[in-house]
Amino acid sequence: MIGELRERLESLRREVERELEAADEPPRVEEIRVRILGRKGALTAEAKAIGALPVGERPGAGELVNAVKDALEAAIAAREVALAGGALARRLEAEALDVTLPGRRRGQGTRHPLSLVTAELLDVFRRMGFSVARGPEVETLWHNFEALNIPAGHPAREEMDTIYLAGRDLLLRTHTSPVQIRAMESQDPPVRVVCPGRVFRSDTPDASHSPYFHQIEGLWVDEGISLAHLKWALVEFVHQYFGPDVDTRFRPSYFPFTEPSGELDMQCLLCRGAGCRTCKGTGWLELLGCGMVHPAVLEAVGWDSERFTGFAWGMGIERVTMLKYGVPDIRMFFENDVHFLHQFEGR
Ligand code: 2U9
Repeated sequence: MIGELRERLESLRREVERELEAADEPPRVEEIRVRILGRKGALTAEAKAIGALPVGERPGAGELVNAVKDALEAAIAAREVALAGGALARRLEAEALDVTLPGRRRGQGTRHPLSLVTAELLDVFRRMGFSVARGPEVETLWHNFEALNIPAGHPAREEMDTIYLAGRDLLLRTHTSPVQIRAMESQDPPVRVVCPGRVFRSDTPDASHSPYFHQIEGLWVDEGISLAHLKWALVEFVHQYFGPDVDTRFRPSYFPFTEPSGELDMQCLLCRGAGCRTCKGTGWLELLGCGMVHPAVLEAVGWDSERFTGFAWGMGIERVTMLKYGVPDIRMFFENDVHFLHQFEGR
Protein backbone atom coordinates (compact mmCIF):
# COMPACT_ATOMS: atom_id res chain seq x y z
CA MET A 1 0.00 0.00 0.00
CA ILE A 2 2.67 2.48 1.01
CA GLY A 3 4.64 1.62 -2.12
CA GLU A 4 1.63 2.42 -4.36
CA LEU A 5 1.03 5.67 -2.51
CA ARG A 6 4.68 6.65 -2.92
CA GLU A 7 4.49 6.05 -6.67
CA ARG A 8 1.24 8.00 -7.08
CA LEU A 9 2.63 10.90 -5.11
CA GLU A 10 5.89 10.89 -7.06
CA SER A 11 4.12 10.90 -10.43
CA LEU A 12 1.79 13.66 -9.19
CA ARG A 13 4.82 15.69 -8.11
CA ARG A 14 6.58 15.24 -11.45
CA GLU A 15 3.45 16.10 -13.39
CA VAL A 16 2.79 19.23 -11.32
CA GLU A 17 6.43 20.27 -11.71
CA ARG A 18 6.12 19.93 -15.49
CA GLU A 19 2.89 21.93 -15.48
CA LEU A 20 4.52 24.63 -13.37
CA GLU A 21 7.38 24.78 -15.81
CA ALA A 22 4.89 25.39 -18.65
CA ALA A 23 2.79 27.96 -16.70
CA ASP A 24 3.85 31.34 -18.11
CA GLU A 25 1.45 33.62 -16.24
CA PRO A 26 0.54 33.96 -12.55
CA PRO A 27 -3.16 32.94 -13.06
CA ARG A 28 -2.01 29.62 -14.55
CA VAL A 29 0.08 28.91 -11.41
CA GLU A 30 -2.86 29.77 -9.18
CA GLU A 31 -5.08 27.41 -11.13
CA ILE A 32 -2.55 24.59 -10.55
CA ARG A 33 -2.31 25.41 -6.84
CA VAL A 34 -6.10 25.21 -6.42
CA ARG A 35 -6.31 22.02 -8.45
CA ILE A 36 -3.61 20.24 -6.37
CA LEU A 37 -3.54 21.86 -2.93
CA GLY A 38 -7.04 23.41 -2.75
CA ARG A 39 -9.89 22.06 -0.60
CA LYS A 40 -10.91 19.63 -3.34
CA GLY A 41 -7.36 19.28 -4.68
CA ALA A 42 -5.63 16.04 -5.68
CA LEU A 43 -3.07 16.11 -2.88
CA THR A 44 -5.70 17.13 -0.33
CA ALA A 45 -7.66 14.05 -1.34
CA GLU A 46 -4.57 11.89 -0.69
CA ALA A 47 -4.23 13.46 2.77
CA LYS A 48 -7.89 12.78 3.56
CA ALA A 49 -7.51 9.15 2.42
CA ILE A 50 -4.86 8.52 5.09
CA GLY A 51 -7.64 8.21 7.67
CA ALA A 52 -8.91 5.09 5.87
CA LEU A 53 -5.52 3.31 6.04
CA PRO A 54 -4.62 0.74 8.67
CA VAL A 55 -3.42 2.50 11.83
CA GLY A 56 0.13 1.22 11.40
CA GLU A 57 0.54 2.74 7.94
CA ARG A 58 -0.83 6.14 8.73
CA PRO A 59 2.38 7.83 10.09
CA GLY A 60 4.43 6.74 7.07
CA ALA A 61 1.69 7.79 4.63
CA GLY A 62 1.36 11.15 6.44
CA GLU A 63 5.08 11.78 6.11
CA LEU A 64 5.00 11.02 2.37
CA VAL A 65 2.02 13.28 1.71
CA ASN A 66 3.52 16.09 3.78
CA ALA A 67 6.88 15.81 2.04
CA VAL A 68 5.23 16.10 -1.41
CA LYS A 69 2.99 18.91 -0.16
CA ASP A 70 6.01 20.85 1.10
CA ALA A 71 7.88 20.23 -2.14
CA LEU A 72 4.93 21.39 -4.32
CA GLU A 73 4.23 24.44 -2.16
CA ALA A 74 7.87 25.42 -2.53
CA ALA A 75 7.79 24.81 -6.30
CA ILE A 76 4.58 26.87 -6.69
CA ALA A 77 6.03 29.74 -4.62
CA ALA A 78 9.26 29.63 -6.63
CA ARG A 79 7.32 29.76 -9.91
CA GLU A 80 5.23 32.68 -8.66
CA VAL A 81 8.35 34.60 -7.70
CA ALA A 82 9.97 33.84 -11.05
CA LEU A 83 6.94 35.01 -13.03
CA ALA A 84 6.55 38.14 -10.91
CA GLY A 85 10.24 38.86 -11.42
CA GLY A 86 9.86 38.44 -15.17
CA ALA A 87 6.82 40.72 -15.27
CA LEU A 88 8.68 43.33 -13.27
CA ALA A 89 11.69 43.08 -15.53
CA ARG A 90 9.47 43.53 -18.61
CA ARG A 91 7.73 46.52 -17.03
CA LEU A 92 10.99 48.11 -16.02
CA GLU A 93 12.28 47.70 -19.52
CA ALA A 94 9.13 49.16 -21.09
CA GLU A 95 9.10 52.12 -18.75
CA ALA A 96 12.83 52.69 -18.77
CA LEU A 97 13.88 56.31 -18.59
CA ASP A 98 17.35 57.38 -19.62
CA VAL A 99 17.99 60.10 -17.09
CA THR A 100 21.31 60.89 -18.73
CA LEU A 101 19.62 62.21 -21.91
CA PRO A 102 19.88 66.00 -22.22
CA GLY A 103 16.52 67.79 -21.57
CA ARG A 104 14.49 69.39 -24.36
CA ARG A 105 15.09 73.12 -24.35
CA ARG A 106 11.96 75.26 -24.07
CA GLY A 107 12.61 78.49 -25.94
CA GLN A 108 12.24 81.49 -23.71
CA GLY A 109 9.80 84.14 -24.87
CA THR A 110 10.46 87.83 -25.34
CA ARG A 111 8.38 90.84 -24.51
CA HIS A 112 6.01 91.96 -27.24
CA PRO A 113 7.53 94.97 -29.04
CA LEU A 114 4.61 97.13 -27.88
CA SER A 115 5.21 96.10 -24.25
CA LEU A 116 8.91 96.81 -24.66
CA VAL A 117 8.36 100.28 -26.16
CA THR A 118 5.66 101.12 -23.59
CA ALA A 119 8.14 100.31 -20.81
CA GLU A 120 10.84 102.42 -22.50
CA LEU A 121 8.46 105.39 -22.90
CA LEU A 122 7.23 105.13 -19.31
CA ASP A 123 10.86 105.15 -18.13
CA VAL A 124 11.55 108.44 -19.92
CA PHE A 125 8.47 110.13 -18.44
CA ARG A 126 9.00 108.66 -14.96
CA ARG A 127 12.41 110.31 -14.93
CA MET A 128 10.59 113.63 -15.57
CA GLY A 129 8.46 113.08 -12.48
CA PHE A 130 5.31 111.62 -14.10
CA SER A 131 3.46 108.82 -12.36
CA VAL A 132 1.70 106.05 -14.33
CA ALA A 133 -2.08 105.54 -14.33
CA ARG A 134 -4.24 102.96 -16.08
CA GLY A 135 -8.01 102.77 -16.51
CA PRO A 136 -10.84 100.65 -17.90
CA GLU A 137 -11.15 99.83 -21.61
CA VAL A 138 -14.94 100.09 -21.32
CA GLU A 139 -15.70 103.71 -20.52
CA THR A 140 -18.63 105.98 -19.84
CA LEU A 141 -19.67 108.63 -22.38
CA TRP A 142 -18.80 111.21 -19.76
CA HIS A 143 -15.16 110.16 -19.31
CA ASN A 144 -14.50 109.40 -22.98
CA PHE A 145 -16.26 112.41 -24.56
CA GLU A 146 -18.24 114.89 -22.48
CA ALA A 147 -15.59 115.77 -19.88
CA LEU A 148 -13.14 116.22 -22.75
CA ASN A 149 -15.19 118.97 -24.37
CA ILE A 150 -16.62 116.64 -27.02
CA PRO A 151 -20.41 117.08 -26.66
CA ALA A 152 -22.98 114.98 -28.56
CA GLY A 153 -22.99 115.99 -32.23
CA HIS A 154 -19.35 117.14 -32.20
CA PRO A 155 -17.61 115.95 -35.39
CA ALA A 156 -14.80 114.42 -33.27
CA ARG A 157 -17.30 111.77 -32.10
CA GLU A 158 -17.70 110.53 -35.62
CA GLU A 159 -13.96 110.44 -36.16
CA MET A 160 -13.65 108.31 -33.02
CA ASP A 161 -16.66 106.06 -33.69
CA THR A 162 -16.43 102.89 -31.66
CA ILE A 163 -18.48 100.02 -30.21
CA TYR A 164 -21.22 101.15 -27.81
CA LEU A 165 -22.55 98.90 -25.04
CA ALA A 166 -25.60 98.77 -22.82
CA GLY A 167 -27.91 101.29 -24.45
CA ARG A 168 -25.08 103.54 -25.74
CA ASP A 169 -24.07 104.79 -22.29
CA LEU A 170 -20.87 102.71 -22.27
CA LEU A 171 -18.33 102.32 -25.03
CA LEU A 172 -14.91 100.90 -25.85
CA ARG A 173 -12.65 103.89 -25.16
CA THR A 174 -11.35 105.69 -28.24
CA HIS A 175 -8.33 107.20 -26.46
CA THR A 176 -6.67 106.99 -23.04
CA SER A 177 -7.71 110.59 -22.20
CA PRO A 178 -10.52 109.30 -19.91
CA VAL A 179 -7.79 107.88 -17.64
CA GLN A 180 -6.51 111.45 -17.11
CA ILE A 181 -10.09 112.62 -16.40
CA ARG A 182 -10.33 109.85 -13.77
CA ALA A 183 -6.96 110.91 -12.31
CA MET A 184 -8.20 114.51 -11.99
CA GLU A 185 -11.52 113.40 -10.50
CA SER A 186 -9.75 111.34 -7.86
CA GLN A 187 -7.34 113.98 -6.57
CA ASP A 188 -6.69 117.69 -6.12
CA PRO A 189 -4.20 119.55 -8.31
CA PRO A 190 -1.37 119.29 -9.17
CA VAL A 191 -1.42 116.18 -11.38
CA ARG A 192 1.44 114.80 -13.46
CA VAL A 193 0.49 111.45 -15.04
CA VAL A 194 1.16 109.31 -18.11
CA CYS A 195 -1.48 106.82 -19.20
CA PRO A 196 -0.65 103.91 -21.53
CA GLY A 197 -3.28 101.54 -22.86
CA ARG A 198 -5.31 99.93 -25.61
CA VAL A 199 -7.90 101.97 -27.49
CA PHE A 200 -10.56 101.18 -30.11
CA ARG A 201 -11.76 102.97 -33.24
CA SER A 202 -13.81 101.99 -36.29
CA ASP A 203 -10.78 102.00 -38.58
CA THR A 204 -10.41 99.60 -41.48
CA PRO A 205 -7.05 97.83 -41.17
CA ASP A 206 -4.29 98.85 -43.56
CA ALA A 207 -0.53 99.41 -43.22
CA SER A 208 -1.04 102.33 -40.81
CA HIS A 209 -4.54 101.73 -39.33
CA SER A 210 -5.99 99.15 -36.96
CA PRO A 211 -9.37 99.12 -35.17
CA TYR A 212 -7.41 98.53 -31.93
CA PHE A 213 -4.10 100.16 -31.11
CA HIS A 214 -2.24 101.59 -28.13
CA GLN A 215 -1.69 105.11 -26.93
CA ILE A 216 0.36 106.79 -24.32
CA GLU A 217 -0.96 110.13 -23.18
CA GLY A 218 0.38 112.57 -20.61
CA LEU A 219 -1.02 115.40 -18.55
CA TRP A 220 0.63 117.98 -16.29
CA VAL A 221 -1.62 120.47 -14.53
CA ASP A 222 -0.46 122.90 -11.87
CA GLU A 223 -0.36 126.63 -11.17
CA GLY A 224 1.76 128.41 -13.75
CA ILE A 225 2.20 125.60 -16.30
CA SER A 226 2.77 127.15 -19.73
CA LEU A 227 3.54 126.28 -23.32
CA ALA A 228 7.22 126.50 -22.35
CA HIS A 229 6.81 123.49 -20.04
CA LEU A 230 5.08 121.60 -22.85
CA LYS A 231 7.88 122.40 -25.27
CA TRP A 232 10.62 121.44 -22.81
CA ALA A 233 9.02 118.12 -21.81
CA LEU A 234 8.25 116.93 -25.33
CA VAL A 235 11.54 118.01 -26.97
CA GLU A 236 13.37 116.45 -24.02
CA PHE A 237 11.41 113.25 -24.61
CA VAL A 238 12.42 113.16 -28.30
CA HIS A 239 16.06 113.71 -27.41
CA GLN A 240 16.06 111.03 -24.70
CA TYR A 241 14.21 108.42 -26.72
CA PHE A 242 15.36 109.02 -30.30
CA GLY A 243 18.71 110.77 -29.77
CA PRO A 244 20.05 114.17 -28.62
CA ASP A 245 20.72 115.38 -32.18
CA VAL A 246 17.22 114.74 -33.57
CA ASP A 247 15.64 118.00 -34.74
CA THR A 248 12.00 118.84 -33.85
CA ARG A 249 9.30 121.30 -34.99
CA PHE A 250 5.83 122.24 -33.75
CA ARG A 251 2.89 122.85 -36.11
CA PRO A 252 -0.48 124.29 -35.09
CA SER A 253 -3.39 121.84 -35.00
CA TYR A 254 -6.83 121.36 -33.46
CA PHE A 255 -8.19 119.06 -30.74
CA PRO A 256 -11.39 119.70 -28.76
CA PHE A 257 -9.64 119.11 -25.41
CA THR A 258 -6.64 121.42 -25.91
CA GLU A 259 -6.29 125.11 -26.83
CA PRO A 260 -3.98 126.01 -28.40
CA SER A 261 -3.22 122.63 -29.98
CA GLY A 262 -0.20 121.48 -31.91
CA GLU A 263 1.59 118.58 -33.48
CA LEU A 264 5.22 117.70 -32.94
CA ASP A 265 7.31 116.47 -35.85
CA MET A 266 10.78 115.04 -35.57
CA GLN A 267 13.51 114.85 -38.11
CA CYS A 268 13.28 111.70 -40.27
CA LEU A 269 15.57 109.10 -38.67
CA LEU A 270 16.33 107.43 -41.99
CA CYS A 271 17.44 110.40 -44.11
CA ARG A 272 18.20 112.82 -41.25
CA GLY A 273 16.02 115.48 -42.88
CA ALA A 274 17.22 115.13 -46.46
CA GLY A 275 13.93 113.65 -47.68
CA CYS A 276 13.20 109.98 -48.45
CA ARG A 277 10.34 107.55 -49.04
CA THR A 278 9.60 107.11 -45.33
CA CYS A 279 9.10 110.86 -44.74
CA LYS A 280 7.52 111.31 -48.20
CA GLY A 281 10.34 113.64 -49.18
CA THR A 282 9.61 116.16 -46.40
CA GLY A 283 12.48 115.26 -44.05
CA TRP A 284 9.96 115.21 -41.15
CA LEU A 285 7.94 112.51 -39.34
CA GLU A 286 4.71 113.26 -37.44
CA LEU A 287 5.21 112.04 -33.89
CA LEU A 288 2.47 113.26 -31.55
CA GLY A 289 -0.34 115.70 -30.83
CA CYS A 290 -0.32 118.10 -27.90
CA GLY A 291 -1.69 121.33 -26.47
CA MET A 292 -2.66 123.36 -23.42
CA VAL A 293 -5.57 121.74 -21.60
CA HIS A 294 -8.84 123.44 -22.60
CA PRO A 295 -10.37 125.41 -19.69
CA ALA A 296 -13.66 123.57 -20.25
CA VAL A 297 -11.88 120.27 -19.43
CA LEU A 298 -10.52 121.65 -16.15
CA GLU A 299 -13.96 123.03 -15.25
CA ALA A 300 -15.60 119.68 -16.11
CA VAL A 301 -13.74 118.04 -13.20
CA GLY A 302 -14.34 121.07 -10.95
CA TRP A 303 -10.86 122.57 -11.13
CA ASP A 304 -10.50 126.38 -11.23
CA SER A 305 -9.30 127.15 -14.78
CA GLU A 306 -8.34 130.69 -13.74
CA ARG A 307 -5.86 129.33 -11.23
CA PHE A 308 -4.65 126.10 -12.87
CA THR A 309 -3.26 125.50 -16.33
CA GLY A 310 -1.71 122.44 -17.89
CA PHE A 311 -0.53 120.70 -20.99
CA ALA A 312 -1.33 117.33 -22.48
CA TRP A 313 -0.12 115.17 -25.31
CA GLY A 314 -0.93 111.89 -26.97
CA MET A 315 0.84 109.46 -29.26
CA GLY A 316 0.30 106.07 -30.80
CA ILE A 317 2.63 103.40 -29.37
CA GLU A 318 2.52 101.40 -32.62
CA ARG A 319 3.56 104.53 -34.51
CA VAL A 320 6.49 105.20 -32.16
CA THR A 321 7.58 101.54 -32.44
CA MET A 322 7.35 101.64 -36.23
CA LEU A 323 9.49 104.80 -36.33
CA LYS A 324 12.03 103.55 -33.78
CA TYR A 325 12.47 100.03 -35.21
CA GLY A 326 11.52 100.52 -38.87
CA VAL A 327 8.38 98.32 -38.80
CA PRO A 328 6.60 98.82 -42.14
CA ASP A 329 3.05 97.65 -41.30
CA ILE A 330 0.97 98.10 -38.10
CA ARG A 331 -0.75 94.73 -38.67
CA MET A 332 2.54 92.92 -37.95
CA PHE A 333 2.08 93.72 -34.23
CA PHE A 334 -1.09 91.64 -34.08
CA GLU A 335 -0.28 88.63 -36.27
CA ASN A 336 1.69 86.78 -33.55
CA ASP A 337 4.44 85.74 -35.92
CA VAL A 338 7.27 84.75 -33.56
CA HIS A 339 9.90 85.41 -36.25
CA PHE A 340 8.81 89.04 -36.15
CA LEU A 341 8.16 89.25 -32.40
CA HIS A 342 11.51 87.73 -31.38
CA GLN A 343 13.56 90.42 -33.10
CA PHE A 344 13.06 93.08 -30.46
CA GLU A 345 14.48 91.87 -27.19
CA GLY A 346 17.18 89.65 -25.79
CA ARG A 347 18.50 88.22 -29.05
C1 2U9 B 1 -7.02 115.55 -20.84
C2 2U9 B 1 -6.80 116.71 -21.52
C3 2U9 B 1 -6.16 116.68 -22.74
C4 2U9 B 1 -4.49 114.41 -24.98
C5 2U9 B 1 -4.04 114.72 -26.36
C6 2U9 B 1 -3.53 114.42 -28.50
C7 2U9 B 1 -3.32 115.75 -28.39
C8 2U9 B 1 -3.32 113.67 -29.76
C9 2U9 B 1 -3.42 111.58 -30.89
C10 2U9 B 1 -2.03 111.20 -31.24
C11 2U9 B 1 -2.07 110.07 -32.23
C12 2U9 B 1 -4.15 110.31 -30.72
O1 2U9 B 1 -3.00 108.03 -31.09
S1 2U9 B 1 -3.42 109.15 -31.78
O2 2U9 B 1 -4.30 108.97 -32.87
N1 2U9 B 1 -3.52 112.36 -29.71
O3 2U9 B 1 -3.03 114.22 -30.79
N2 2U9 B 1 -3.93 113.81 -27.36
S2 2U9 B 1 -3.63 116.22 -26.81
O4 2U9 B 1 -5.13 115.51 -24.47
C13 2U9 B 1 -5.76 115.50 -23.28
C14 2U9 B 1 -5.98 114.35 -22.61
C15 2U9 B 1 -6.61 114.37 -21.38
C16 2U9 B 1 -7.72 115.55 -19.52
